[in-house]
Amino acid sequence: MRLTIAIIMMFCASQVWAGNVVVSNASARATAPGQENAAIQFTIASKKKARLVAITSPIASAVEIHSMSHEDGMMKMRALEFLALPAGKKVRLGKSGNHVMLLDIKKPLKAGDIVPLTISVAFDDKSKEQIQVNAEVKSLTRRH
Ligand SMILES: [Cu+2]
Repeated sequence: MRLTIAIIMMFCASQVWAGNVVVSNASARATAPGQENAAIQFTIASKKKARLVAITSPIASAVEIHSMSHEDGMMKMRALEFLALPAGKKVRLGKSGNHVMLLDIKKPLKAGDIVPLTISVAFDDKSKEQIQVNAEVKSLTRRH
């Protein structure tokens, strides 16, 4: 079993190549006072078929991958154990559909803050790769 851990010194927050997996456009939303959870957005693509198995951040107690669906007119969120990454395809994690949430954040996120994330991906041959990403916090009102 091979464990590949790629630690990348970050000089560009928007895109990181680390072996087989690329993460781009990582951003977070600024939070309102008292808000305990924050949404994270990014695009991830793996050269090989893989699974996104874990995300951690030092600023949150937990980071979960959620799926969102409409059931009986209600919006339901469910935590996923993993997210399938098809070979060579970009998978967007955003506000709708599958998304990532920081749970129990230690302090409010302000525009311009950086949220460090460690994204763990497992391949079919059981090898793993970890990608370090800095998500930039965007203001609540600005859209792009
Ligand atoms: Cu959610």
